Amino acid sequence: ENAPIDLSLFTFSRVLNEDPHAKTITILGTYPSSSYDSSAPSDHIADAPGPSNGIHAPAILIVNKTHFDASSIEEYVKSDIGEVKVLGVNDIYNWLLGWTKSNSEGPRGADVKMTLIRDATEVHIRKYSRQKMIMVHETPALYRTVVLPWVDAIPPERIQWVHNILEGKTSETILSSTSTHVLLPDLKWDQSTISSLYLVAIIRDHSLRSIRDLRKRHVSMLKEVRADARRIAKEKWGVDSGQLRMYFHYAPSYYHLHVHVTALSLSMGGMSVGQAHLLDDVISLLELEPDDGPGIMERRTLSYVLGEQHALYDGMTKAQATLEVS
Ligand code: M7G
Repeated sequence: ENAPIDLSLFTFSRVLNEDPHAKTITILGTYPSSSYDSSAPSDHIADAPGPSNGIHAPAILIVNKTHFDASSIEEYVKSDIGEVKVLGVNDIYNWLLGWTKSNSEGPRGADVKMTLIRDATEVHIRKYSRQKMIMVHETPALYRTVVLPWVDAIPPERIQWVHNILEGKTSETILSSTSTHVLLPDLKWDQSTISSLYLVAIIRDHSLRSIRDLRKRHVSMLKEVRADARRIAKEKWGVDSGQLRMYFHYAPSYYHLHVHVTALSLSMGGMSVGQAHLLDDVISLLELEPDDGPGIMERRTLSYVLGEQHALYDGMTKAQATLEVS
């Protein structure tokens, strides 16, 4: 028989750590010592009084939010969530906070953050489906023969949301708009938890589809984006530049150049090796380019993780086999 735990006896001292993405918080406090627990081995309790005597010892409480139950998720979303607040809308994308009914007294943080993609396409369904992943090596030749033709054929509606931002046709909160870029909260952010800060800087230059298109001449523009993101993060949320992680994705989901700006304390998918390229590293590489020589980004091989559901998967795996990348 397990000894009962009475959490009302836990006295909070301080937060030891938290992981906003893993939804975990670790707190230090005190709790009645187990040496006074009646269930403890008898040599420990000798003449000790029972647990109610209130002798507290340091205790660590690790709290994880439990996962959703897939079999009742429809019910949860439709019936349990009472109140929603729309944080942003752009094109077919809607992101919102939700509060469960059983728990909606007083001002408190939302229980869930949701993204609703309306009129979702096959591409969306594939992107968000669990799938087998593979590491591919995109040589310059593969980029030219397989990837670029596919990128050029992507219907422009796919990045309508980007155009809305650049043309001021969105109700989203714009943090900064300069001649080089527009900085705004990423739809992945709840717009309140500073430890999970997530902004996105959309580059104005339409000719830049991904890091493949970057050349030495873009260094000053990239540095401007970096400086601006640092300034805004500091001014608005008190986050120092050393607490930011700025990176590109390769391959990105949306082929219009943008920079992910996140709090260092946030760690989540999309930051892994084989997808994220630090802005600082890209700037440093570009600075090594000769002034009028061929671009490093166009000559290098870029390796990345590709999902089986991705449109490039078949083309890339076949082409790799023929090119015998070693
Ligand atoms: P990506 O690397 O192309 O794709 O980054 P992925 O990370 O989604 O795979 C696009 C970034 O833009 C992501 O961090 C998205 O969360 C963010 N994003 C996407 N949309 C559609 C919007 C939007 O409409 N508004 C804002 N603010 N961010 C968006």
